[in-house]
Amino acid sequence: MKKHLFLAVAALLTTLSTQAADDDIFTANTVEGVEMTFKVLSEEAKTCEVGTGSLHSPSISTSEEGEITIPEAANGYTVTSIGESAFQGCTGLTSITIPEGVTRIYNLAFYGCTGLTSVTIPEGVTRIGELAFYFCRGLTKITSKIAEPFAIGGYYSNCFSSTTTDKATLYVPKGTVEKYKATDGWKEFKTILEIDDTGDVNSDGKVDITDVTLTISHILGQKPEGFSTEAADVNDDGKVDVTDVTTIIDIVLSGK
Ligand SMILES: [Ca+2]
Ligand SMILES: [Ca+2]
Repeated sequence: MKKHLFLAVAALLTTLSTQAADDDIFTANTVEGVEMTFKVLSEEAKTCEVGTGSLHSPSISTSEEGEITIPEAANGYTVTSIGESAFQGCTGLTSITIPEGVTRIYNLAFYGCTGLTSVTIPEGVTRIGELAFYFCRGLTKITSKIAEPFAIGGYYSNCFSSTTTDKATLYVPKGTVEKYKATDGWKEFKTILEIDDTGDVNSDGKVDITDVTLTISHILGQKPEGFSTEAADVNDDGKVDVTDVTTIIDIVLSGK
């Protein structure tokens, strides 16, 4: 009997020690092989945040250079937020890909990422904190997929530096330019344009041979996943057919 109890307790302790708890910190590698720190947000919902959530404590070494892809999930936890200071001062990064599952970008998240030239904000984002993209002096293109823009930044500070809002172009979803022009934080941008997704049928930001293949599949009735008929109907005649395929091929060949 005693032995059974001992085994039961031992098994319980093993379970407890391997199960993570909310706020636990762990690391995982990105596809580029960069070690990144994460914080468990909810063990129950299996969600996590990039970084430790602590001020001035980046999730990766600030000496990292080049492109970095924030994973959609790390150690089985879906990445739903970019924590405070997560990439603060990572001046050598030239590209940061934010996964679609992210809903919150906290204060100072990308502060001082001077090497970034463009950034795409996923459509599910519902909060962008103060100074989140401040001192990102290299930014020339910001693409926001948010359909219903909300005020960003705070009372004392903005998300973007005035150098960015003066010289960079903000691209927003079709039909939302006026909304952005009326929303605090976004309205500072001097140039706000609609996202031009002509021919980009899989919405990955570029028009290439994959878009041609997917459009042909669509015409053949194969229902490719994530296919945008609006982007495929390049001549706006209400149907997707071989004429559109020809035009998309032209776009690919012109290298636009
Ligand atoms: Ca594409
Ligand atoms: Ca058409």
